[in-house]
Amino acid sequence: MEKAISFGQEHIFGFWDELCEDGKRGLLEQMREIDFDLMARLIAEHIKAESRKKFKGHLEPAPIIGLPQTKQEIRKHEEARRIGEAALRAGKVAALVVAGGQGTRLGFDHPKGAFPIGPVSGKSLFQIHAEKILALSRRFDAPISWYIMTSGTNDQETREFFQQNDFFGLGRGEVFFFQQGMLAAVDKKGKFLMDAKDRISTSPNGHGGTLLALGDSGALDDMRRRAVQEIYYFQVDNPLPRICDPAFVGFHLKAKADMSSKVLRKRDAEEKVGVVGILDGKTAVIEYSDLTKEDMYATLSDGSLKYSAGSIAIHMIDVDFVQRVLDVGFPLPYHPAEKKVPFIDETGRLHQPDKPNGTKFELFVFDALPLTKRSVTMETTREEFAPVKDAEGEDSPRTAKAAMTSLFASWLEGVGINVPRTEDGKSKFALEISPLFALDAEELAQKVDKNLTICGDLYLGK
Ligand code: UD2
Repeated sequence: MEKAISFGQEHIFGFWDELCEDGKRGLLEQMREIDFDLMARLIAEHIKAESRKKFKGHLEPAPIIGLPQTKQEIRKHEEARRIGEAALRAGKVAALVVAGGQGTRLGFDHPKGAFPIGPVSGKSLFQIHAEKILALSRRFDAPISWYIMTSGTNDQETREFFQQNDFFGLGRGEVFFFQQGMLAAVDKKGKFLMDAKDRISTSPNGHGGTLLALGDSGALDDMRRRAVQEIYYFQVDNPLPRICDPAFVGFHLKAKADMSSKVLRKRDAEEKVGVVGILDGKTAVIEYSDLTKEDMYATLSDGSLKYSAGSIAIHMIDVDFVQRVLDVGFPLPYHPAEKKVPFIDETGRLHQPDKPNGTKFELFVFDALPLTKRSVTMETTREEFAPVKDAEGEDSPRTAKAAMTSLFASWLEGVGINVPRTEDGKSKFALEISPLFALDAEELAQKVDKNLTICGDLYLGK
């Protein structure tokens, strides 16, 4: 109670006398979890001082390892692939998925990873990722540990989901759940918002919380015990990442990079992805909402976008680098975002605001990039990116399923199988290939019956 008073947040005890024992315990528990000093600093810097700022500094495009076209580039990619494969065979690479977000925009009231996305099978995002990791560990005959970041909003449900599904065939010892931190949402005066009489409104501290949570949870120690040196980082909402892509692993290792990024050419100036650039001499991602209109639309002499390296939130992160970032006091900035936060008023009545009424704070993982000594930016294709963000529209389940079907159609056609198409060139039927059947087009070529006829939705699995 004194703590709340000293930080000017005593209103959180406004209903204390009405609370049952469980409610009191829950509120005190939440108080212990919230870092009051940090919250006071964020409120002073971002709410009271009104210091909302776009990035400042000199921005240049980042050098990019492009898609291989010339013989020399193809040779370089092959060399990188071999280096990456050797690291995978030696068990030096772990997979890490960030799955602590709330999925509010999707309107799915469960962990986003449980969302059914297989175009034919209806498999969840988690299952598709799990099957890739299982297939990879079989291919390289080495364990690939999987670190899954959850948050207070979905940790228990995520663990239960894995248990109910028998970990999708993965060894339980190879899956490590860890929770990111939570921060309080505040109103325009910097007061914690309450979403019930016994509950402060909190939300996950952003995917940059991964780096803090890796240290706090013991995950980093676990990696060292397993002699894991590199982390392959991806987001739960994208069903298409080439998890542990050996070429990306290889380029990152060859450059002795601390943290690297995969990018794709932005679809158009306004696509909602951050861009990788060089800001004041350092690699950085400038979030789409922070890019000035001028930079957003700037073009090169050939008419292409100047800042076209769209980050798809796939990174390689060196384990020792994470430790270094923690050792120097974790200097990543917190980004404020105005949101609609349900809250109770002084009478205890719950309100669902229809315009932003509060601020949440988030850390972004890519803010670690400027701390790197070396960083690689590698281009990939859209075949690796179809995030499920909203219930409808451009980044929705419909577009993600279509992208999966389209990828599998190209694999099938690549081995000479006829894919019936509609007039506008889309596959007539939904297509799905389980990672356990084939991880890529080459594996499909070895396994599939070339006389296969497609006359309805097709699922190739095991
Ligand atoms: C993110 C990137 C954007 C682009 C895009 C690609 C930011 C600010 N922007 O946009 O540049 O790369 O992704 O898809 O990152 N998550 C957590 N904990 C959190 C918050 C998020 O685990 O506290 C996870 C979440 O579960 C999801 C991912 O991070 O897997 C992305 O989160 P988002 O959907 O909020 O990011 P978005 O779409 O603003």
